[in-house]
Amino acid sequence: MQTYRDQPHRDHPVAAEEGGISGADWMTVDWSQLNRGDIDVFKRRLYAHLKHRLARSAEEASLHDWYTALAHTTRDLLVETWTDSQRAAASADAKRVCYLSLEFLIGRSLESNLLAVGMMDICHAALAEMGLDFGAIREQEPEAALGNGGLGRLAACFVDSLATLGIPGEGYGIHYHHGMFRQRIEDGRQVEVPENWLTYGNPWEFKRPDVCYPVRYGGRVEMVDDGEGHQSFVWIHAEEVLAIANDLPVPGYGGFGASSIRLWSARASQEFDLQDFNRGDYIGSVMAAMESESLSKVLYPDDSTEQGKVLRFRQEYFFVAASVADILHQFRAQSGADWSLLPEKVAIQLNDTHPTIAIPELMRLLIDEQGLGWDEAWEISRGVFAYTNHTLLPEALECWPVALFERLLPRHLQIIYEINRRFLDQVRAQVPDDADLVRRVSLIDENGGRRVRMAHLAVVGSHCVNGVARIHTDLMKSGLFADFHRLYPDKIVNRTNGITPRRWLNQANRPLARLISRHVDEDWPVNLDLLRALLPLAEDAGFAEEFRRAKTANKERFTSFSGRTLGVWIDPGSLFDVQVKRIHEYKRQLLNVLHVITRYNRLRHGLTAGMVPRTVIFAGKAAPGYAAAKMIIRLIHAVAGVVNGDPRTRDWLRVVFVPNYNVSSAEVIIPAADLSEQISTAGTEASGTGNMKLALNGALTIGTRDGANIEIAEEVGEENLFFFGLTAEEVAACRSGGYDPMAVMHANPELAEVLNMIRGGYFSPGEPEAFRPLVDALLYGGDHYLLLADYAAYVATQGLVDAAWQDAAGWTRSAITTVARMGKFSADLTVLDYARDIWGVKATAPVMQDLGPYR
Ligand code: 26W
Repeated sequence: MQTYRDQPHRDHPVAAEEGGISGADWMTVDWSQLNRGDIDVFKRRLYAHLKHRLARSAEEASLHDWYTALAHTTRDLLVETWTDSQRAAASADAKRVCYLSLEFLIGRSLESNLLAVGMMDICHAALAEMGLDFGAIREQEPEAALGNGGLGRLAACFVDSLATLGIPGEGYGIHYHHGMFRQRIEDGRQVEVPENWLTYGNPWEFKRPDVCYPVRYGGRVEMVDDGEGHQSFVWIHAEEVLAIANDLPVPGYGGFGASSIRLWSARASQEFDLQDFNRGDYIGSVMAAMESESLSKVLYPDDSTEQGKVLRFRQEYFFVAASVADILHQFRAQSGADWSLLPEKVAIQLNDTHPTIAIPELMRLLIDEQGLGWDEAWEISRGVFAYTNHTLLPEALECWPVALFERLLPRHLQIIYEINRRFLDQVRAQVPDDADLVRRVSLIDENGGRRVRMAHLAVVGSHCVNGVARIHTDLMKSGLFADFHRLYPDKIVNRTNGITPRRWLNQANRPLARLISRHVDEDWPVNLDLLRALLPLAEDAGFAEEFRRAKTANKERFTSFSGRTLGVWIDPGSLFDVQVKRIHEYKRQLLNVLHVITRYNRLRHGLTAGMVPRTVIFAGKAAPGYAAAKMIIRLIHAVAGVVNGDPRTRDWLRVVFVPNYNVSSAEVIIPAADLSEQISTAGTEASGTGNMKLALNGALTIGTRDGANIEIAEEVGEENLFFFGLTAEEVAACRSGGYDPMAVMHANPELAEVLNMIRGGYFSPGEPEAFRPLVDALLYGGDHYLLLADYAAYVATQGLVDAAWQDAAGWTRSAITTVARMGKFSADLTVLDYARDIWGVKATAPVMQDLGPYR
């Protein structure tokens, strides 16, 4: 058998042209190192796909045809490992984890899959001999953007780690027809355009029309008495939709393990169609079919505000019902019908509350369909489920109206009531002297329209609840879930997020990855702690020079990208100051803008002392209905227009907004960053994962003591990043202690000038009031996220950044040290921690890394 070390991709070629985004950095393969036969086989397979699958000749083939043929060639290479892994897990009768997530933000797969199976160099050699450009072909792949942001991308990173670690398990989600919208900028404003990533089909996926489950809604519940005192419940549903499986293989790095993501698409149920059809309503039946198929049509583009939309509720139950049915089906096939064994064979992780209906669904199936008693079913269910919370923002917490449950899931509502009744009895017994406690922890919110609190259901129905960074978990325990923490002191635990080093360093940052591989054990992509070997090199001038060159190559790649696609030409020698993430008030892009304007004013007034040339780069989408976030995007463009057009300042300050931020553009922007902006109000960003990606790519962080920033600082050392601003405790004290934003403004003339400019139309002369609501929310609306309170500290700390940048050697030393100490944030370690303590699952595929204490 081929060993891991024999995998050809480990000898990364030296780039001829570092700068091109076209993938030219892969193009100079030392073919003498490669097996001639492998290249020929690869070419033959590529031609065969072109001919037999697409019926095209090489002369006729478009770039997209080549992409399709190449994807199929690559897929063939990973299928064997994939099916082997599934067989290995089945024959070991191993416990597996099912990661239920409404979102998987996967991005493109061609490059990551080629890297994983170790065929990148062979592919390049083959394409080069055929006169084809890999980079141009790669750009043909549409993104699988089946997610909004952090939560969806985390799910994709976790599946990558499951695959690489050989942990049996897979992701379950929805096969959205339209993923995240495409962001266009017109007149400086965000315009949402639907993205159809499936227009030309998806060559990576396997459609499984035979893997199909009915999902039911509506109707009523009838009680049946067997005459001997036994009562049971029958749900007489009114509607039925079919869920069809689409499987996406996810190869692990090194080509040993593999995982998958099973995505459900909605298909009209025949039973349903026929009813209308038999009534003679042919058109009606087709329309009804279309309506039920609309279930999996579109991803909701809101990542932090619960809108209470009926279709969203239906989507949640749709994917949950299909996934739970599939999980039970597989359990039964493997282990028979002794349901008490279920927790020994399956762990179900709920990615936020979105899949929480899985808890009453499993209870329903065990009780109503399998005839188990309540207590037994409850013990099984609690043994299976665990829940991850990803946000403390109150507006993001899901609460579904009881009326909606009554209408669509009446049996589930009964079960939720029964869970609640038993839970509240237990609460009263456990804490008899707190009369208000029952109201606070109840699964039903009785204040103004009764609603089911999904987070409470998730906490009560799971054996483990986790936060995603230490401070976030601590705040869950002391705030959001304080009552539950008192009731169940061991239930809430921390699992700090991680990122996959395969995509976010090895793939996205070839210049740095190649440099690292020359100095560090080549296994670093599967054992990120190995990067510690770079620490002594932080003092090595020769290495520092090479490190700087890698960063410059990435900056030039970004520069040519922004020049070509945005028409903005920037100086790759300037400090690249990067804030890329969803646009949200709590993330405080507006604070960044206040600093940009402050800097602009100083420049206009000739106060350049100590300043260095900067390019401030923004990217991110706003939820379509989020007016303030959209206005911030507009303001960034307006400020960019003024600043970039001013001949007095343009050599010192540029502002760039990269439209349509997604996984692919992140892969270009992040490696180019010098400074990483992580400036959320302390206590609001659960973890952040962009902060990890940027630091791993050698950007220094300017940030608040929030989310995983705190743990990043512990690892890289506070001397290597720039903390500023109020702590979470100070934020709480400030908010409750009569914070007066107006007074803050009056005390700071520079701040007052900036706010007056925005408010007075300096950046919107044709429409002077355009940005007034943003400033008014700060001055008269209470400044909930405390931008003004943190402004002075932020601006002062940006001054420290300039000073640090002027010491190029010192900056590079900090950047190298940062990269070297980011090992803790590999998603592999995060997933291993979940696997060991929360899921109780073990690796079955042969993995190549020495997992040390984790084995
Ligand atoms: C119902 C509307 C809705 C949809 C999605 C509300 C909230 C969400 C997500 C929970 C938002 C989200 O993506 N949270 C992010 O999760 C990341 C992964 O854990 C964290 O790193 C981010 O800090 C957190 O904002």
